[in-house]
Amino acid sequence: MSTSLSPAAVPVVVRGACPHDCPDTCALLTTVENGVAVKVAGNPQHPMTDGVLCAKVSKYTERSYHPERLLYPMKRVGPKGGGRFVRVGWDEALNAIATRLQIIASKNPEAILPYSYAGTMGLVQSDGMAARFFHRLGASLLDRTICASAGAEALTHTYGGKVGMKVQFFAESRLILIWGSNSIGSNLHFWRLAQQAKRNGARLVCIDPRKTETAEKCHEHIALVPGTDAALALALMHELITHDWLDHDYIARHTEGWDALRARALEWPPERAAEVCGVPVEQIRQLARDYGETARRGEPVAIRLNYGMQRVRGGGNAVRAVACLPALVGAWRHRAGGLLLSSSSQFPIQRAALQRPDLLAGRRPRTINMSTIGDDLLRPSSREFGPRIEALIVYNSNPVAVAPESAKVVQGFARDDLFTVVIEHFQTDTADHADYLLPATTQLEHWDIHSTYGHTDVLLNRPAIAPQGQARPNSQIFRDLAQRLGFGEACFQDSDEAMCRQAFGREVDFNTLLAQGFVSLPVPDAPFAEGGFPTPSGKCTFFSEALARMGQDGLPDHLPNFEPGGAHADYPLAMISPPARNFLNSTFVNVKSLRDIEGEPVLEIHPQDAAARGISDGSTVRVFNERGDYHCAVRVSERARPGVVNGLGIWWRKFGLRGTNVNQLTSQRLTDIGRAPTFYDCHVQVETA
Ligand SMILES: Nc1nc2c(c(=O)[nH]1)N[C@H]1C(S)=C(S)[C@@H](COP(=O)(O)OP(=O)(O)OC[C@H]3O[C@@H](n4cnc5c(=O)[nH]c(N)nc54)[C@H](O)[C@@H]3O)O[C@H]1N2
Ligand SMILES: Nc1nc2c(c(=O)[nH]1)N[C@H]1C(S)=C(S)[C@@H](COP(=O)(O)OP(=O)(O)OC[C@H]3O[C@@H](n4cnc5c(=O)[nH]c(N)nc54)[C@H](O)[C@@H]3O)O[C@H]1N2
Ligand code: SF4
Ligand SMILES: [Mo]
Repeated sequence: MSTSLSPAAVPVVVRGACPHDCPDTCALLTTVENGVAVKVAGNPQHPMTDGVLCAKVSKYTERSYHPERLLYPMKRVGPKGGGRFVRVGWDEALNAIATRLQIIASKNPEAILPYSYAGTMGLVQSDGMAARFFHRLGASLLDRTICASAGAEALTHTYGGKVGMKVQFFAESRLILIWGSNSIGSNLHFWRLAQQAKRNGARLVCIDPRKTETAEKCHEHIALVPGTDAALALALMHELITHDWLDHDYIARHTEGWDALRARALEWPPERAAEVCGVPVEQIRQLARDYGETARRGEPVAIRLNYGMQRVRGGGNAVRAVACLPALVGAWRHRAGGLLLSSSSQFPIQRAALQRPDLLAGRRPRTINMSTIGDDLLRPSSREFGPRIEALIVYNSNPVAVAPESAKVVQGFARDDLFTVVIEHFQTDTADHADYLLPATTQLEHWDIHSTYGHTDVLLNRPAIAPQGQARPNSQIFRDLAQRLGFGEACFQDSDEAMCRQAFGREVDFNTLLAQGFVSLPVPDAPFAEGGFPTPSGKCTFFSEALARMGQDGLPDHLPNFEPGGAHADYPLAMISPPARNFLNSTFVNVKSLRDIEGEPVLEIHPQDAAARGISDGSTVRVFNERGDYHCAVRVSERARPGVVNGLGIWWRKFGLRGTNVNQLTSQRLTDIGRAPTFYDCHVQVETA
């Protein structure tokens, strides 16, 4: 192994980490010959990766050496949003950006907004140097809600943090509920563990409105109506109670709020849930029996919950309801029992050292929710809102494609008086709207360090090749801007490698990371076998005092969707828009080999719903609601359940039939808990175009 960037005659293999927003966070081995990365493979020594990568990242050299990679800074020419740029030097670009930011900041720095998400999950290239820069500037803060905050906050109100089972032990479970997740597409390495369990006799149940590739391969598929998971979970509790499949000792010692939850669950007989969820009552009864009796026999029952089920109005409540189940049957007693949604809080990240909130120096800037960027860009200054947003610095995100209600987002980005900087690998839909477009390095070209939300290992990423063209790491771009703005604090001089060391301080042995590329955290095998949840009481909180204090229901309940389909005369279909397997959010859409597999933007519709509308397979349809319309190809397929259509995402708008994608239809309404978007709570109508 070597970290040398100088072209070597003999191939070298460099250890790295997959940067993408995926729970697997694989360990990478990049083979470099004469300074060129020729192969990116999974590290066989890293147990979770086990030498295997998904199709997307196996093609990483195709993405990194893509002929359309941004290689030079560029400046807009022509109208805003037109996507026409000319090459400029780094100094010219950085000086112009610094000057403009300084002018705005001298009036009110809160008129400047960073906009970023998880293009890379690396702690240094995401919100390391960038956070220091924006804190020092006093810019508006960004509430990073676009993916997971409903579930994350719900989990925190129940377990005290984003904590759960150790993923590797799913291989030993006897019953696995895959709940709101298409594991084969989006959590491949978990699926390998589930397969191992299946070979050892485990039963797999998939709970998902869509008949995904994962649902097809499970023993049972419960195709519920979107946004009804809490009803299902409460009915399961009802059955556990009425059949006494409960672990009374675990409940008494390690939970709080049982009497209240018990009363709530008894309001949900399976018949009521079956009606709400649109599934046969016997399926609910059978699932409760499987879960309750398997646990009763002392065998491990496990739930792999994922974020797909919390993108609806009641997403937070739904996560809370499901998260209560393992404690009821004492599933946590076993290392292969319990639940995993996210392991993020298990990482001892030294955020203050990395992000330096002390640079705010007592200022308390307002917070803007990234999920309502459409509305917020269009808002004038006001007492409640604060100053109109005058400058936007976008990195690690493609909001024009991924944020809800695109028509508003595009209108906001098209404002002539908005100053927009986009730091990117490619000319995305968002990049088209930049005033300055700056080229960023990819994971093969920079240092970083990674936590993850799907396992409990820390990974180090070393650069394998030199930056392509004039690309610079995000961290360097913010260092360069800090220098131009005269930020003299020593932390703006820290190198990326130094920041990798700061990220975990002494909590993780950096020498081991340097030597093997990953370190496993010392998490107990069965972390909550004896309670010990990271809540104030150490118990699993069925009734949340914190939620009650916020004026919310302290107990989980079913909250119907804002837009449940069936209820609306003009828009009778519910639409969900889960990811396409060969893209990662909107990343990889421009990698031709992967786009060729996906073909074109598609809407899946059930044969009955298609027949009722005279829609034939393969034709072009107009999908529409009060927010807009979207044209795409239609696939008449039983992957869709009756009454629900699946608009697979997230295509770049410019690859769509009329320059739009599925987010033309989604709304900016937020979830019950966590202020998150409700992408899968969206009613539409469909007709032949
Ligand atoms: N290949 C690929 N992998 C990815 C991504 C990607 O875009 N492509 N995205 C990454 C990101 S950002 C994330 S957050 C994770 C997401 O990880 P997951 O949450 O596991 O995401 P999905 O695989 O999209 O699974 C969501 C599933 O939820 C289903 N679903 C929709 N609405 C409901 C509902 O109301 N109830 C239930 N029970 N199910 C529902 C959808 O049909 C879909 O099959 O995946 C990551 N991995
Ligand atoms: N309709 C609908 N909309 C959705 C979803 C859905 O299921 N349905 N899913 C939602 C979810 S779960 C999420 S997480 C969001 C995802 O939203 P985003 O986090 O915006 O994800 P991507 O679309 O992958 O865009 C990431 C961008 O970052 C860039 N990038 C990668 N690495 C770097 C780097 O090192 N430096 C810089 N400067 N740029 C980099 C990539 O080129 C890419 O264009 O989308 C959400 N939107
Ligand atoms: S996207 Fe996920 S499965 Fe694919 S290489 Fe990265 S971490 Fe592994
Ligand atoms: Mo996400």
